[in-house]
Amino acid sequence: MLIRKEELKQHFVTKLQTMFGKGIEEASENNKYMALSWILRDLISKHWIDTNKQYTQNKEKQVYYFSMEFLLGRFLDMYLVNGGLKDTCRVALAELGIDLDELEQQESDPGLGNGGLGRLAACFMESMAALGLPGHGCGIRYKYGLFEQKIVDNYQVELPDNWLKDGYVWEFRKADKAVTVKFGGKIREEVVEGRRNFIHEEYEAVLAVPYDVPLVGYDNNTVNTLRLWSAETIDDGFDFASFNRGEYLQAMGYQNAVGQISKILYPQDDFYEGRVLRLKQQYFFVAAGLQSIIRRYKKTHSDMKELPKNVAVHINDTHPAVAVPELMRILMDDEGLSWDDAWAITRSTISYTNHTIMPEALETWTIDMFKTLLPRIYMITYEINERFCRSLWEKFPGDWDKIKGMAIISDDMLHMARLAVVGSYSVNGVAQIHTDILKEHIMKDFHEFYPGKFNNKTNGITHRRWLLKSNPQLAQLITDCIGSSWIKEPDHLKEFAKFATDKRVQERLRNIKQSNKETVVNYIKEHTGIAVNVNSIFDVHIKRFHAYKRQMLNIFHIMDLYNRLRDNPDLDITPRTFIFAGKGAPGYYIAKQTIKLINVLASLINKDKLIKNKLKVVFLENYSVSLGEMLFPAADVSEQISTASKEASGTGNMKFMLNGAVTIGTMDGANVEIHDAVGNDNIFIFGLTSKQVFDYYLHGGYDSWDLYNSDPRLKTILEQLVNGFLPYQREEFRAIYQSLLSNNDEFFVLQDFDSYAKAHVALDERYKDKDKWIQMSIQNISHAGIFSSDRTIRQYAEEIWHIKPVNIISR
Ligand code: F58
Repeated sequence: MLIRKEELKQHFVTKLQTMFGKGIEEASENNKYMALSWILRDLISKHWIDTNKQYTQNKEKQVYYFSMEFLLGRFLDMYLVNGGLKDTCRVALAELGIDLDELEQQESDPGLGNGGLGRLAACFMESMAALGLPGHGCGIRYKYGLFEQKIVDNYQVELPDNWLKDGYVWEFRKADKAVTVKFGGKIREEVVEGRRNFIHEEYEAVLAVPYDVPLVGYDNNTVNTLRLWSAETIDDGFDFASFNRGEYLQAMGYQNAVGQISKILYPQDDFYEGRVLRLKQQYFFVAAGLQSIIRRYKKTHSDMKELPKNVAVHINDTHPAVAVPELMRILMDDEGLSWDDAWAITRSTISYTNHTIMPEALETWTIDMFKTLLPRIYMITYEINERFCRSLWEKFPGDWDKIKGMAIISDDMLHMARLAVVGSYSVNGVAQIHTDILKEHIMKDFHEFYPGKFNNKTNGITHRRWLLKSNPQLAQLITDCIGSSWIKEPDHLKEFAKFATDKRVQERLRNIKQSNKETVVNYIKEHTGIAVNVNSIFDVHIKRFHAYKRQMLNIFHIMDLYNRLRDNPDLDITPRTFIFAGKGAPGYYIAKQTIKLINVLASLINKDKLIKNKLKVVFLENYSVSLGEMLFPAADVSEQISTASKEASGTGNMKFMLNGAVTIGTMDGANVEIHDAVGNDNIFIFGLTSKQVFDYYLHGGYDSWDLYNSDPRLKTILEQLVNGFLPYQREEFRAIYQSLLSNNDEFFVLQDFDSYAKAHVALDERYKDKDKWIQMSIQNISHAGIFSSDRTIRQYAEEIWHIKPVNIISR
């Protein structure tokens, strides 16, 4: 994007005047943020129009990424970086006496996702635009994002995240592109000239209004679209006819019910609850998204059979799986195609990514609920299931158990993962080990039935946000060493390894880490009052709270370290600061107790003079993309300690390594591939393997009481949870104690404790060798290129979607 410095300054002053009637001196920070953003909006719009024009004229194949979550993060800085305007803008504003960094803080950070899955979708959007691929997002414009977390009396309290309260400058409301989505009602069948027609009657109509957010590619003129749908009432919702008949409450009721649909993001962990509103949200954005895709398609094409050649629809987990029957409905009921044609088109258009193997996270809906809310979609799903079961019967005659285990509808439930597999042409896992587990365990029967359909696409992160934007000093160091080609070709980061033993580079890297740590020290002081030693090891554990992610294992290690330090305050360890951040689902008791335990421990440890400041524990509230952007660059150690087999991939692990932190982790998810990439010497691996975990689950043989009785460290720690050692009510942490002992420690915290503690000892030893450590750090950065989402997206584009980059010409 092009704008000269003087022009920018002039525009800025004019915008402040026209938008707020103010000069620079009177304008608030927010006024200035808005003025700058509007200038950028104007610049982006031009490229956006050109991109769309070119896509349409050339009839390029488009991919649409359907996701219930997009955890976007702030955009101003990202747009400036990708648009090549950052330096011009920084200088122009400085000349007007304005600090760009401060303006960036004005932007709200849209938390439209729970965690990794939503953030992955956002990284994918960035990479698609950067690679010049015609790829767009489709999701929900939640009025409230993931709750804001406050810690009150050590405990997590949830507050609404009203991210739209000051408006959102990056969205474009497109009222003229609104579509109608129908819920409930009845289906009447009618036969006309031998063809059965299905007429939907007495339904509730909801207006889906799109808000488009531009996705700006890096240095390439491409601007793709993230379309977020908002639910509104038809006719402005106020039905005066009803009002006149005295049905005021009914009219208002409709308005309220519609408003609910896009009101709030469900805060969930990997546990799934079949709530009707969630199903409504799913169908709402899927139906709206597909309608708008078909409408656009018909502007340039007349043959529906050509749809898969021109459009790919990707579903991010099973949340948008109703896309399968909905596309069938559109093709048959609206477009008049036969079942067989519609089915062939649907199954060549839709592809699906699985993100979890946790059985409790796999979505199922009761037939009753599904049928009542989506009567026609139910009929179609029923027929898909009938036909699928028939084909199973042909292959496995009489094997009822197998058929029941694969049927889309069984035990009065609809199994969405099965629907997604049957209705798509590609199913992928998100790391090699995860894909293998899908093929060999969780979806074994499907893999055998559909050979070739399952494939792996290891996750990635956009290195432009997670390094270029968030760690500019490190980005500059890399560029000084190897040139700037890594920004477009992250594989080139490998060349940075040549500098692993270069003293000057080592020194610069050390200083950069130090300065990033200082930023965090100040933040911690300001937000928690805790004074942290910048020379301590920053050991960081940031992610959603879940038992399988084992924040508890980290806590146990901290408690053990604390016990040892109290026994021997002269213990020879490098001082450590353990930093946690993350949210627990509001209804997830153990997760919230774990957060509380960390805070209680922090209050005990941080003020204990005896341990000579060798240990600090910090919990930072309200984890978000922005907080992550500050923490990843400051970390020395990355905690990736899930029970092997449970973490499908993890992507925080990649953000840490890219910023030079060293991983301590299990052989789980993408850790396995990180281990392959950096080699055994540059990572600390410990714990059970996924095979050992499966063996325990299948054959038993694990008794957590044995470990309690045989390892005195564990006995002490477990008792400390319930014997009044912690400065809180004595029984407060009984549930944790019980989950580990009475419930036999489902996630093998006690089993992995010893090898985890040993890995930490090895890590501490290595850290003492400053040269060795910085070399490890450089090796991690240099081998992070394959974990760029550019690599992931290229694989999706070539191997699943069959789309190619488009060179956008724009002035
Ligand atoms: C995550 N899933 C996986 N789910 O846990 C993680 O290993 C993986 O790296 C990531 O997906 C991307 O593939 C995840 O974040 C959710 O947030 C769900 C949202 C919907 C409700 C249940 C949790």
